[in-house]
Amino acid sequence: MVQSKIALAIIDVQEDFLPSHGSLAIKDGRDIIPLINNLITTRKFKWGAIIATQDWHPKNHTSFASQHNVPPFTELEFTHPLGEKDPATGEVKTQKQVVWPDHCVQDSSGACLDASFLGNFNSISPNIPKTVVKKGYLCDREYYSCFQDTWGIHHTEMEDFLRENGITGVVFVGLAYDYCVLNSARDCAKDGFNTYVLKDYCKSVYPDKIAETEDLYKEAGVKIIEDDLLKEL
Ligand code: VGL
Ligand code: ZN
Repeated sequence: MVQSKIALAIIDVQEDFLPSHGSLAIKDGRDIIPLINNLITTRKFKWGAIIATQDWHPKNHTSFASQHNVPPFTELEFTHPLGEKDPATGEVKTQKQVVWPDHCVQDSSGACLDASFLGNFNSISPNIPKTVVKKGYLCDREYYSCFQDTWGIHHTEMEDFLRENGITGVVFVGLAYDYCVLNSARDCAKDGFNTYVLKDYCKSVYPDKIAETEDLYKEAGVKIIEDDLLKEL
């Protein structure tokens, strides 16, 4: 049997997603930071690697409502960035996507990882492989997953990093439970890794839709766990 090697992926713990001043502040988002800090500082968990992700948009990113002269949280139809056609219909592929307030603009204070988290992340033992994966930097497409854009065209270094380090499973935490954590975990499971999400270490944009969100995790084969299970992974 192959020995398990579990990575921790911490998604988008960035100022713009945090109350009270973040432009896309997620309710109670700051509550998870001490929990996450604890995960990376205690020696109780032997992580095989630790990844922090960062939403990293150009200032005119297409996911910003301001680029389309519509209010934030409007759903718009987007066309495939390379004009790829659906073979069945011959029409250019489209996706419906929500547009957001401007957020996580490259090199802005809102794009920074929370300072206490960053301090702990930087102090992780050099024996544990760690990296920061940026996403969302191509202007013409949305990214929720830290593996790829929503069209599956451009892939980040996430999968290669996991494979190079012999990772067999990944535990996800962070923001937002119903967007970037969800889409990252789904892609991770699709890539064949044992995939877990620590529910109490995440917060949602839409906390009242938690049941729908959790159905999507379950359909993707992602296990929703609590931290007492970590020692058994
Ligand atoms: C996210 C909306 C837009 C996230 C990122 O990190 O969940 N949500 N960009
Ligand atoms: Zn974003």
